[in-house]
Amino acid sequence: TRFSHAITRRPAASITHGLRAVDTGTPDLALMRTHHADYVAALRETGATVIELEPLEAYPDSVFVEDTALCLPEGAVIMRPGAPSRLGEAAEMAPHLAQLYGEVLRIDGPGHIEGGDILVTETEILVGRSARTDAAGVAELARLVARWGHKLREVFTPPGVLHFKTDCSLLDGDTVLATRRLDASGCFAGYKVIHVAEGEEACANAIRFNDPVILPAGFPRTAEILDKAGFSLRQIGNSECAKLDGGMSCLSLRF
Ligand code: CIR
Repeated sequence: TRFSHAITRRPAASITHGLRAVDTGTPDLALMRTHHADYVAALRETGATVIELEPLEAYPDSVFVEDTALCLPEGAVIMRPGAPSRLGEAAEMAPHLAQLYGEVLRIDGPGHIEGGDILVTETEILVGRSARTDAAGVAELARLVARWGHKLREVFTPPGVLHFKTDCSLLDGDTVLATRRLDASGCFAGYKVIHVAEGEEACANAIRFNDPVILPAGFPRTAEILDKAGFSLRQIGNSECAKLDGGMSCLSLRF
């Protein structure tokens, strides 16, 4: 799949109040901005148009735009985040997608679903139930995308893992990068799976964006595995977003 567009949002100063499962320190805003600029540059280097939205101070986690929407070739779907502090971020994204897409649908609830739990492959849409995404949210998305002919398969995010894609990424049409703990659930039957190196679970959230695989920096053994498998790599600092359980996929919507 070639991507022509991505949407990102610059980190707000309120990022220091962002949600985190475990407190490993307050993110440094200046360093996060530098990493974010490197990330945007990496997307642009592939020839894609990157739309950079302004920071939203009212929403500390709003840099993680992926959770607000699902972008498909036929149209976009506005999500309904399961984190109460993030619910309003989805509505903030809607007008931007309306400018780019003919059809923008919306999860109305009562269920919840976040984009970080959705992996779109060439043949299906995998959605992992998690602490943020419930059965009703998955069912509503399944009904909405059926009109565009997409098949959706519900899977499960392991306990203690924030989002389904915290632990996996799509590398090409039928190859996935995943942690062993997620792969053990059997959700990738029929796909080729490359495991991240032991102890490098935090780099499973990568993205294949046109040519390169964009991987967080600091995971040399997984980088070597991917290099040997023939992928070109672009490594981006992610230390500050990692303090908030965010990674490479969370920082953009890609279509
Ligand atoms: C949150 O807890 O919602 C944010 N601190 C991190 C969101 C990461 N997003 C993603 O994995 N798609």
